[in-house]
Amino acid sequence: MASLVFCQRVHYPLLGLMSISAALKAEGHRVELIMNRRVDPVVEELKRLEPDIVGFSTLIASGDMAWALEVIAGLEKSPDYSPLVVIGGLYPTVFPEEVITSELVDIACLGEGELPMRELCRCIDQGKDFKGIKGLWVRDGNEIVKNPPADLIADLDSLPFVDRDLYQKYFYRNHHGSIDILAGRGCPFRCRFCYNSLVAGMYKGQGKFVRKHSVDYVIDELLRIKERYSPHLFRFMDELFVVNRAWLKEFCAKYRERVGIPFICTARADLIDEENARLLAAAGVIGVCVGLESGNERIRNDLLKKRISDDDLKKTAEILHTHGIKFVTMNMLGIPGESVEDAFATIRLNREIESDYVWHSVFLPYPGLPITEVLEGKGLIPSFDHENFDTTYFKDSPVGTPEINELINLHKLFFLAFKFPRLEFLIRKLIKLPSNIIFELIFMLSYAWLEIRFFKVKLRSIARLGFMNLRDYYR
Ligand code: B12
Ligand code: SF4
Repeated sequence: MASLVFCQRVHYPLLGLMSISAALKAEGHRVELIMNRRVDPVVEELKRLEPDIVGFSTLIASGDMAWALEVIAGLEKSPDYSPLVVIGGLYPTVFPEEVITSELVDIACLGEGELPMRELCRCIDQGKDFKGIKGLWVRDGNEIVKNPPADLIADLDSLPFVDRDLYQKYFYRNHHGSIDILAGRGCPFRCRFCYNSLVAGMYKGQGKFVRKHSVDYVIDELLRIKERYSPHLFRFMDELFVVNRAWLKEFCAKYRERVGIPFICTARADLIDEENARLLAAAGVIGVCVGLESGNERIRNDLLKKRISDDDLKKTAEILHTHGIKFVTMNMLGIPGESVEDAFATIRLNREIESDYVWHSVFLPYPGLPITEVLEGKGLIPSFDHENFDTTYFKDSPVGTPEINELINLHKLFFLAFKFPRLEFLIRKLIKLPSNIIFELIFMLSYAWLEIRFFKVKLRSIARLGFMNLRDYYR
């Protein structure tokens, strides 16, 4: 049987890796995980384990790829030990050429990893040639074999439940109390600032993009998790959980009856109506995440193509409040073309609709996104090198728009401005100051508060995760 070790620097259980692991373990392959942001211990552990394959999950402009290359370089492949290096995740999906041209990489996996990796492990196990596997670009000496993309997994229920044991030694011994789960993949909308819209276009002709597990599959998985880990909250990480009324109806009825643990999910303001809210409330939802993005409709709809009006947001907020469902809005600051007044409009709209919580990030024009191309085309931003990005969208912006420093500062003080309207006068003055550690600390505390109050992450976990991932923030 083949052996594979995933390496990751971000301290968080990744559902994508757990899913690939389950698919491989179901065939008897050995899968392990190393999670450590320090390169040397990862290299040492890999040398000890000597797997056939070393796999990395990489997001774009996140620092993941540079870290993976450092680890591979540290391995110093030799004739005695030379594992296959596979890079998967959004990075090789969007930029395969860039990934595979690095001589340290043997294989770039484009898109969903379960089927190509299963095929790869089968070939390794049986000593067969693996250069022709769909979904993989394979380095063969100086040549690169660019196979066509693999089809999307049509029936998500054909996958085994994700392998949560993969993180046993890191998380599930003292798990957070809340557990992430996926009920489906894909989203039918095409907001310009979201990778979902880019990836949907890339998958054209390869099968249905928006897919849900059957309700029974999800309920069975939830029951299994409930029995093994006794979580106090489930968090559905689907791009868009509320997307299909018939599915939601069946899910809510069965969830209430058989699972009965509070849960949080994602929705769009135009998909919450009386009926959906009633179903969710009855099932035990305690929170819904809704994208507000910007308080300026022109920015939200003409530029970002969110296609949600202020009225949609107001109506949704009213319905959710009526049904006693708390909601968090997702907001962005620092969008090119946005003024400080626009950003205050975002804060005011949140107050007006009485958002229970506000999540806010700094707008980053990530490479490949439709919005990035539009902004570049309009000359509103220069072209960026991936390496110029911060590894988090909670810190700074590479966009040199006139009021960007104030907007970055306002991002840090967003929660204060939202919660305490009387401070607006003072905050308008404060944001003119240079960025400083006090603003950063205020942001971190407000973020921790959101994680604890809305996402129900335990204080102990947020402290540990915050500490482990802090280096991304202050690198
Ligand atoms: C959960 C989540 C997180 C988690 C886990 C992140 C992760 N690396 O998976 C946390 C909270 C840590 C997180 C942080 C961030 N996130 Co996030 N996150 C998500 C979210 C909501 C779900 C991810 C998920 O589980 N998807 C489902 C699984 C099945 O898909 P998958 O992860 O893509 O994995 C499949 C394939 O990609 C492939 N694959 C993946 N890894 C590998 C590895 C190998 C070896 C192989 C062969 C295949 C393979 O196979 C998997 C199974 O089919 C997505 C949105 C979304 N729904 O996808 C955003 C998303 C991934 N996040 C995003 C962003 C921007 C971030 C941050 C940069 C935000 C920040 N803090 O500044 C950080 C980056 C941290 C990091 N370096 O990982 C963007 C990605 C943009 C980008 N730059 O690439 C997304 C797409 C949101 C969006 N719509 O734009 N995030
Ligand atoms: S609705 Fe949400 S997940 Fe779907 S494209 Fe828009 S931002 Fe992305």
